[in-house]
Amino acid sequence: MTSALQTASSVEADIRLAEKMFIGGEWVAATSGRTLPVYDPADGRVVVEVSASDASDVDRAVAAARAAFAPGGSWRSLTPQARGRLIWRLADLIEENAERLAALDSIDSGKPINEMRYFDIPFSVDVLRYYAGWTTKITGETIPISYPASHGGRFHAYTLKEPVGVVAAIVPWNLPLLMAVKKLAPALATGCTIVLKPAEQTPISIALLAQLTVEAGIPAGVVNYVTGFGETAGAALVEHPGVDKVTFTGSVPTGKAIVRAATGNLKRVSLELGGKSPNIVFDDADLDAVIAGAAAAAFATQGESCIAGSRLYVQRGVFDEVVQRLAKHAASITLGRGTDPATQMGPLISAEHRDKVLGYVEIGVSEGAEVVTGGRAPQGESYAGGYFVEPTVIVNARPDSRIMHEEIFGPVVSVVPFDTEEEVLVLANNTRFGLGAGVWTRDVSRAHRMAAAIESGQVWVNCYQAADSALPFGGTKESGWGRETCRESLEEYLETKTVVVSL
Ligand code: TXE
Repeated sequence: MTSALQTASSVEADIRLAEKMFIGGEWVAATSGRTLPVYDPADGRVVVEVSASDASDVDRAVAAARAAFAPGGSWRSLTPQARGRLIWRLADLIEENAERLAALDSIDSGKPINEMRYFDIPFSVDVLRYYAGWTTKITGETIPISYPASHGGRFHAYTLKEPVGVVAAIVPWNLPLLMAVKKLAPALATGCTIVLKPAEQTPISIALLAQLTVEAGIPAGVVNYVTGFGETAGAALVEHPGVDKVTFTGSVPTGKAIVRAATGNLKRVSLELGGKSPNIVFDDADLDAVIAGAAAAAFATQGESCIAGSRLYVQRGVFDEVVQRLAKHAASITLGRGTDPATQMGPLISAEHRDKVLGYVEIGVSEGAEVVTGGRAPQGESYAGGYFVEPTVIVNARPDSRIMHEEIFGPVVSVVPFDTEEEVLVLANNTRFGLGAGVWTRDVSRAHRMAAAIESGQVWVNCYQAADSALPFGGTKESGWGRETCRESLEEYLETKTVVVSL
């Protein structure tokens, strides 16, 4: 009992940390004094009021990041090895404080705490360690040159890899800590400094992350964060002339707005946007694995996942069996408060988003689709005030239905039959998105043919969502620009300088 009370009070203290923003090593409120409420999506109560920053706060944060980045500044003057040690130390601290961070993301995003424990936290730690290793391996090259001929090749030419500068990271609400870390780690590894803006719905774990950067010994000004609305704080940050690069995860319309805003000083922009990912089951597949994989693809993180396998194409021979077994699985998922370890699926992020998701189910039905299971907000005392939606399986959606083309971003999967490989490829690629895709088959040749022909940033064969710090993650088409994690992501944070020395 005592320890439960202590835990509750320490969580409360961690939440209160988010009342202030972290700028230039100081915990500060918005200069305007304005705040915005953060809600617990499991019951709708206000958890904390955080600062609603505006352009003047963003100015301060960018100035702090610029000072740390400047030649002779606290970050620029560290050796790569010293930088790597600090990043590694931050990873250790996240690991040591895993339960605190897991609780915070679970409270304000609604995510099941076990997803935090077994995915978001260990992956965040791994991402930091992966990039910590890169600090000492970022190198240019020497290049033999032949021009101008009059000098007869008497040159020494080489490239330097330099940090791009001050990075603005705009973070969404579905995986608050992990998304922030996926942007923070490469920025720090390459020698950039950063201003993070968490989503207005989920700022609290970022405050503890900022606190841990202090404990890790990362100098003041290197990592800053501002809270606030997208249209004010976010927009001010992406327009700011002191910012050199924007890294964004979120919606397609906001991504396009960011591209437009970034033209002022031609900032570098990388975008990880939405998806409408096809998950394709051939009739030779291992159906036990398919059901577990398709359910995870559709319902993990409440379906609030950019790689959600929301279009499930199933070859006709096994269609009925897959629909029936998937529906049974969906109906058995335990809904509840994210912080309850028994919860398998939490609430959606907001009342507005719940209504949008349920609205898509209505649209689908009005366009001819049929709900096999779910499709409603669950009733009962334990869901009162919360933003829950039942795991939903839909069939008979028309190919041109909005639910087959727009990102629902909730626990809703449409199952569609197909006959041939050629037919399903056309269906799968009939989307403006290109983020994830799944293929389930025992035929190795077909698996590779499909992997090559599907238009997307990643294809999983006989699995779904498998991720690693070393693997490129990102989208084609309107799913975005650039790749996160992986070696090539470093380039997004680096400039190449060419130096030619006449000998
Ligand atoms: O996204 P926004 P929203 C998709 C998903 C969801 C939809 C809407 O389909 O239903 O987007 O969600 C900040 N300048 N994804 O409205 O607006 C905002 O404060 C700068 C997919 O929440 O994109 C928040 O920090 N920043 C996705 C972040 O952008 C701005 C994850 C995301 O908000 C801004 C989230 C502006 N003008 C939503 N306007 C994924 N790819 O995983 C907003 N923001």
